[in-house]
Amino acid sequence: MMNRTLAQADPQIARIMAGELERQKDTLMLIPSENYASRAVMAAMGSVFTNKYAEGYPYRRYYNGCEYYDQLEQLAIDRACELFHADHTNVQLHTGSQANMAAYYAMLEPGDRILAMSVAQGGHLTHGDPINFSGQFYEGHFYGLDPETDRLNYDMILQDAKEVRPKLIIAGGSAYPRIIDFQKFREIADEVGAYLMADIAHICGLVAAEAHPDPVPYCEVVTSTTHKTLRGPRGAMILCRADWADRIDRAVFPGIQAGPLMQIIAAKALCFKEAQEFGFREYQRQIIRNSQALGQALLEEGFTLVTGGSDNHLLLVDLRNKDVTGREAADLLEAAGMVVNKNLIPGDPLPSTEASGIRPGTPGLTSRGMKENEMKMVGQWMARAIHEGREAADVLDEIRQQVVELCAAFPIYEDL
Ligand code: DSN
Repeated sequence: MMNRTLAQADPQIARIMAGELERQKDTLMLIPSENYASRAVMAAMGSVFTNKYAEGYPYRRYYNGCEYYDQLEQLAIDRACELFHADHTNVQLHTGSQANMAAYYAMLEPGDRILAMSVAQGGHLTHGDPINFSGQFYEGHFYGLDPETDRLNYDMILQDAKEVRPKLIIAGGSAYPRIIDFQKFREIADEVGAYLMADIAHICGLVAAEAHPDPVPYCEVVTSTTHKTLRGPRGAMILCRADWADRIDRAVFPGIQAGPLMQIIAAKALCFKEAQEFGFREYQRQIIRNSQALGQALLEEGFTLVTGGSDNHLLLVDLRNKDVTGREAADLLEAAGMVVNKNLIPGDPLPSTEASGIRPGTPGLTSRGMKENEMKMVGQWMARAIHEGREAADVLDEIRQQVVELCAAFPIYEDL
């Protein structure tokens, strides 16, 4: 039983996995929070580091036999601190949601007020939304976007902060296509005596490559996932100032987690190294150029972009002039081999299950080596699928075939 391959041990799972590999090979990954991890990152995730408990922190464990786990976790911490110029990093967080939970646990008391971007305007559920633990254990208050520009308006956020008097202000979201000015957020937090946390899950790779302003100098705490633009394993981390290190570490373990996933920490250590290697900075800059090229192609096809474009890895497309909902558009695009997600747009009249927008992004396509020319083609295919696909299934099949050919020209993994 111990030495079989996956195919020998469980042909059913092996078949399902083979199907998923084919899907990933033959479709365009346009969801901005997704990416393809390197072969080496995937190897680290499926390694012997899965076999042991290592509760505690390097050189302070509750289990014996942690010699190599200590070396590994310390390496991950040191690399993250170097990459992000942070005083301290906790690399044990399993998910972005748990990173935020641990940060609140370290910074807040139950019932304290949080001020964050609302989900309806591009924020995240874990930033105080009433249907999430964060809005039930703490008091969630929200800033929105300037209705004139659909951008963050720091004067308006300051007004909100003066009214709410939050203990914590959160900068960052999951559907905001523009630069976030963390220095302005710091000034607002200081003016009302609040802590500042940035959630950079989406833009983490851009920040690592200095293609987006760095929040670390301005925040008490920065949370992030590691699998989006950063292109590491599915997981998360918390960066913080030295004076927060003990509180953050205690909040993670024993506060909200027990045994860390050491095989994922191995892959995090590796992705922090990959992010310092030749080509990574250029990769992140190409993500942005591709996002802007895709946006331009969609504008030329008559689509409306929230804020008119993008400074980062994602676009928010307002479909209200296209007589199609976000859900319908995402389904048409998937039938044509382009996988996007539906998304609320600012002031959306539809519920989130239907939504008036889609949120295409370019980290995945850029990992395949695609550039501006391919983005132009993809934008044209997206337009054709949405404009003609409802009436003509053969159009979707035709585009699907073109997508497969493009994917073959830009393979994800050699010999997989
Ligand atoms: N799933 C992430 C995203 O797509 O933005 C947020 O949790």
